[in-house]
Amino acid sequence: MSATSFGKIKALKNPKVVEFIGFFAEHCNPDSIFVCTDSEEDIQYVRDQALAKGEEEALFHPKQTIHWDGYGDQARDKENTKYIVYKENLEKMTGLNMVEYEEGHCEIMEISKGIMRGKDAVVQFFCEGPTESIFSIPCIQFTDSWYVAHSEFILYRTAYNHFLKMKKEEKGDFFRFIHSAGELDERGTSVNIAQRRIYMDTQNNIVYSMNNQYAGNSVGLKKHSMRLAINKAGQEGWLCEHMFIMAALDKEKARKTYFCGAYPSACGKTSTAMIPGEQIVGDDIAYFRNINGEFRAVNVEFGMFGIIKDVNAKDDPLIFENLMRDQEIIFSNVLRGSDNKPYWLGMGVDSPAKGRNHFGDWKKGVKDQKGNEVGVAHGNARYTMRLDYLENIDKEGFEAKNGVKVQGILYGGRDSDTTVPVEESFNWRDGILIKAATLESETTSATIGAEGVRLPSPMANLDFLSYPLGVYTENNIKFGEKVDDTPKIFSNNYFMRNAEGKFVTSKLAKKVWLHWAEGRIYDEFGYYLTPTGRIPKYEDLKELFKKYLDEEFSEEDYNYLFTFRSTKWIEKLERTKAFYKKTDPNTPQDIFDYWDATITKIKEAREKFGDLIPPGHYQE
Ligand code: SPV
Ligand code: MN
Repeated sequence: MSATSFGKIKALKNPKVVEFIGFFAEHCNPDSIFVCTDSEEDIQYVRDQALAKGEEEALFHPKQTIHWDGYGDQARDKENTKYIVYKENLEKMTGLNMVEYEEGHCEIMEISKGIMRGKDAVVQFFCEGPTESIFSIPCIQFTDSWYVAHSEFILYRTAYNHFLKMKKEEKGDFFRFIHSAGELDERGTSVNIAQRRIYMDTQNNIVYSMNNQYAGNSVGLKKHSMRLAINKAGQEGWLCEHMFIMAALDKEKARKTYFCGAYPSACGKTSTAMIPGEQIVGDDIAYFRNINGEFRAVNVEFGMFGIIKDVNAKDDPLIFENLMRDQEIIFSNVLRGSDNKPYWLGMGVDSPAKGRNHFGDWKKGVKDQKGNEVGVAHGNARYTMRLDYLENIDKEGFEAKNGVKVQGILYGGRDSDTTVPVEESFNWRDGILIKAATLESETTSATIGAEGVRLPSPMANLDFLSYPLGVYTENNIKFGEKVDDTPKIFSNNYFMRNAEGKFVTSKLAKKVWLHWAEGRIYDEFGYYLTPTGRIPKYEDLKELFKKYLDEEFSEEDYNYLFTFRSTKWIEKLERTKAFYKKTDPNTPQDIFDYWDATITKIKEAREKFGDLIPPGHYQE
């Protein structure tokens, strides 16, 4: 470590920082360690090194770069992502992927010993949430990947100054992330994928991530930090959710209403956060706190690590335009054509027949070792970009140290035959148990495995839970009930299909569902009851379709979309019950009782009104 880098560490007067860096400097044994402050000079050094070391390459637009992860390192490795848990805590971690602490710690220490030999490492300081705020969680990243370090500078708020200002009693309280890409091949991708491990220790707030590069596996501040935060939030009485934050705007009424939303992947999360004419605060992770009785949320991040597939001029104009500009963007796992420009699936332009992508040298029709044809880019290829490039960013909310006041929560699943496009919950608890806990996504031909299978995805947060599902569900209920002005909860489903298997409305209909929810927050529209909540009336939707989309919405489509499907709903609740029973048998009985009572209510409705209950026919 140079005297300059050492000076930066010393200035923090924080023994725990010294201990963390010192320990891994010795254990992982890099050739050198560069310590970053928040200065533009240090950030530029990281950008330059990512290029100099070949982890990124400059594109046609010189501020844009491209990075490739290994062919077998294109998504989160769920199997090898585990909690390492002290013997006495093992029982408390029902349903989680875990290994006993001694065993897991020994294994990861073995794997990481000397792993950075011959490489230069970098140390960075960040903050989850705004710095110097009630939401702040300071973090340190130690990595030998300059692509990871560069990504984090785009995605998170720098916090060396925050660390400098930490009070003595706060100095031990931060998250630590140690990462190594491990040995690299001549293409610069991780070789030892069989030794890829992501071991999380919520007892000491440290995550070890070895032999990988894909950001969901490597970037400490993203999903590793999220798991530590979910645990910390559970202990401290707040929430960390896998949600976007956005503002719905009613310009006529000069109203700005904040919504958060959880959608399993491929269920419309980013497109809802990016609905044209509204504003975005964040697209992936939110912290919720009760501040003086108010339900307040911050976007944990500063940038977005977005799926690039299907981003094109028509469907995603704001993001697409930004990806075409000469500004700092890292493209990962897309194709670089001979024109040195990036190409991806669903881009809406003709792509070249050859180039370099996540497979290596690629040409159209080439097959991988398993005999599968390799596409232009990977389906999970991404772009890494600052959020404040977007012209629809809500600057005010994005920068607010105390976050924004949330008035509505959306839980959006994906099914072709059960859930109506939008429905309001009776109350918060009902919303958590009937809308959030029952979230499912239906597999499509684009996903692996059989089509039409419903994958349970409570709160769209299951992959990141770091304590059992039952307690987490209860904590969600408690949190909302304790605030004074509890947000309304709504469900969404954009994927209902008609008898011919076609979607009934256009992609933009989500704007109408959102504005109906917005209006309900101010008690503006009437509703019909169903056994599971409140649905819109036809005349209100007809007007909203006209106003926002200039589209005619037929009564026939309305009746089809908003019919309550009794048996389908009973089946959905039975699947939820079974999933909770299996994942966390200790889930409190009153939660199961609530589902049973709802099932009974639906069965009675079915008796009285029939299996398919058209809107307006149901009465309590
Ligand atoms: C997700 O999968 O929810 C993501 C991408 O946001 S990853 O970083 O891989 O988690
Ligand atoms: Mn996510």
